[in-house]
Amino acid sequence: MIETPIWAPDIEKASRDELRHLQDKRLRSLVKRVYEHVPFYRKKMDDLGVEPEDIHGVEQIHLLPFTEKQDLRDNYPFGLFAVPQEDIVRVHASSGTTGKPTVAGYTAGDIQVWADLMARSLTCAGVTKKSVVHVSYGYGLFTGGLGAHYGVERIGASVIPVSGGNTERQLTLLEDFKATTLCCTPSYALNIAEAMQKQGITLDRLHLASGVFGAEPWTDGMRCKIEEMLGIKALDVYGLTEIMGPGVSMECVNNQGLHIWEDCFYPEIIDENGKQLPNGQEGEIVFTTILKEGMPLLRYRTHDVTTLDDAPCACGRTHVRMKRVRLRTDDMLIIRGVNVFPSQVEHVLMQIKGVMPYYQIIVDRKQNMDTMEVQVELDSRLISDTVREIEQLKTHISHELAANLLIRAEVKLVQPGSLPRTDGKAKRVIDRRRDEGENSCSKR
Ligand code: DLL
Repeated sequence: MIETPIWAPDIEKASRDELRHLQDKRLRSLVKRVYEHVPFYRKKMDDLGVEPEDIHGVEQIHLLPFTEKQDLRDNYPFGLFAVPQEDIVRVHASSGTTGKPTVAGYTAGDIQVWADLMARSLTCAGVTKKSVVHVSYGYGLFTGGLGAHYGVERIGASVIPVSGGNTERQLTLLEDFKATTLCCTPSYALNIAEAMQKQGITLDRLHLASGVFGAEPWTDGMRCKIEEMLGIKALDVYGLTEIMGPGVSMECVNNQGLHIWEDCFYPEIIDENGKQLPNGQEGEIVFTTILKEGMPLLRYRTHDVTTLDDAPCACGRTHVRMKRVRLRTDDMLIIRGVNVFPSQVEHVLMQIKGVMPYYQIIVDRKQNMDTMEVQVELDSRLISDTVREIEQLKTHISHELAANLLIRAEVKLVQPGSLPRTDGKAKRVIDRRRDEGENSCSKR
């Protein structure tokens, strides 16, 4: 008989009305708390002429102010905490290219809720008490490692806290400890798979059944490659430090989007002017952390682009689904006036036979003209192809990129294994125009 785990209570299958009722109640309480305890929010609300009593529930959420990443920077490090420092039991941070990191503080209650939500998320990937979960997300200020770790412990499964790096050792541990689930970034999953092939480790030597991958955008093409190379079901987990860390939303086995744990995070989709958009329309996703204590945020602008879908899911969970995050508004490159997202390049490359899922986009400016070069690794099986065949492949990729991106890109086929590998988030873009103060792909 399957036990009903306590981290997956009825709330995951609650009716939409029940959920709405809970969200209304939690939002009212949150607004009151931040108004009373966070001077930043009191001022913002006063400036807008909004009082906590004006907010009866999520119906009125549009009256509340947005929170921007810049607001966190302006209040660095602890200015947005809603509880005294003595109630904060942990701090995480995400690094960015622009100076100081973005900081988040958690109470003991927040850590418990996070563990529950990660347990819910891992359960979506089939993790049970009997599982062995190998965590290769980085441990430290980054939320990936400890976020996954506490979720595994919450389920009562065995956690192998490996963190990133030393891929050969990862392989030894994966094999010897018989891990059943792997947690890491999709790019690192690919690196592990590649190292496995290089060392001649066949799939039957591993016990992996699933992977919980996130922290960066990845396409379905990349998913197929990972699933094939590791012989697993690969699922997407989403989150961000400011809101909690991994486990804000999680894909179920139906691959129809990621369930947002709506009893804790209220999502909205907005257009570029901040206007709410109905479900089904694409825009920026914004979260209000209706249950958080340490550093709750009102209407946090993520810059991640997606759509919401509240149609029933075959898994029975009623929580709204977000499509996989394809792009971030601030990842957009403007090349010769054309908007290009790295994920579009990945999408094109993943359709082409003969190249590997390792690529990098180099943007430069030569003689006052933007240039874009796409470097992609050749499949090692084609290494003996003739120069003519390789040239044909290059031309084919150029055509496909031009047809899909509406911009011409120089294609460079590079040796297998020659592009940099990562044990965390991949760096897909090198924008050499930056020195000239040009618009560029901004890393968080
Ligand atoms: O990346 C938290 C995390 C750790 C999520 C492990 C999943 C797994 P940050 O470093 O603050 O936190 O970066 C958050 O990463 O706004 C998205 O742009 C991107 N991101 C996170 N998960 C996904 C995903 C962690 N599944 C930023 N798909 C977010 C696409 C993702 N992008």
